[in-house]
Amino acid sequence: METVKGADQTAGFKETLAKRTKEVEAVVEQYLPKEEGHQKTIFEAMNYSVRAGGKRLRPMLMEETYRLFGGSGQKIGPFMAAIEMIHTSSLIHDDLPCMDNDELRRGVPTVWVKFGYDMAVLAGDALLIYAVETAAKACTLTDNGGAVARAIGILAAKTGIYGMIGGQVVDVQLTNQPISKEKLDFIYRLKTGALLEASMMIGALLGGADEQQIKKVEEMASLIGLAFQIQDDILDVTATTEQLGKPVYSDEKNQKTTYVTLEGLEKAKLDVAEISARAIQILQELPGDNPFLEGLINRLITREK
Ligand code: GRG
Repeated sequence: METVKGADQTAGFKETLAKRTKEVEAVVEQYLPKEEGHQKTIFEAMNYSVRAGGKRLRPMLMEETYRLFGGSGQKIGPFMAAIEMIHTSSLIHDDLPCMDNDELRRGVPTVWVKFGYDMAVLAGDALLIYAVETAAKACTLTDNGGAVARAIGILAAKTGIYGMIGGQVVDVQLTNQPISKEKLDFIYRLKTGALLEASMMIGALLGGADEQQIKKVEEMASLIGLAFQIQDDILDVTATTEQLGKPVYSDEKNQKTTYVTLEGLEKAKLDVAEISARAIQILQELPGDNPFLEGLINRLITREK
């Protein structure tokens, strides 16, 4: 645990985080569609939701894992943009009246509130498939087309029915019902963990990691996803709407079983720390050195938004 604490307290971590966030945003921005033509409204809705902000955790984890394995060059850029588009598409759909029915996200009105229910459905669909179109642009930035094709496969699998969407299906079906710890873990690993796994696995793959290392990265990212979602549950009952940029007590409103309702707040906090420490242990066993990545994982425990 000491190394976990130390990494986040490295002088300048916050400054580096702010700088890297801006750099990631510049990469994502580069791939957003121009707002022109007869279908201009959909471009506006897509860009509105992506530009609304957010921590940019997934593209950042992707790039840092890429760096960990010595990756350099531009080929990671399209995938960084793609993962943020997919994540944002899921947020748009998650906020819809037929799902969580939320009106505030990333500190601004949700897409369905601003553009209407119909355009929000389409904006989510559009971002999802535009992400694939964007990721495919990496082909022109590398000689290794095989790695790009495999990365697109990972992106699709971790987003789809065996990944995020699969987790959301079980989450929606079990709303208002008691959930066992085992089922809740399943939901968290898929709904939240799968996209983090895709982020870090793609970073590792394009950075030059071998099969065994990619497997280890998947394991580490799964733990990070679990810790991240438990912290999300904690913040839902401990943070403010201003801090989160979205309504608090959303889980209670939607009568959802969470890690906090199942295990209690204190145990949830302890588990976030313990699971994050396990992730950092795996990171330390991997070759390469990236203290910023370690600090980022550690930040999951202390984040307030
Ligand atoms: C349209 C691809 C698609 C999917 C539909 C709605 C749905 C299926 C899935 C929802 C998945 C979901 C919202 C999981 C929760 C993950 C989570 C903790 C989101 C919050 O992530 P942060 O805190 O958000 O990184 P920011 O705003 O900082 O990016």
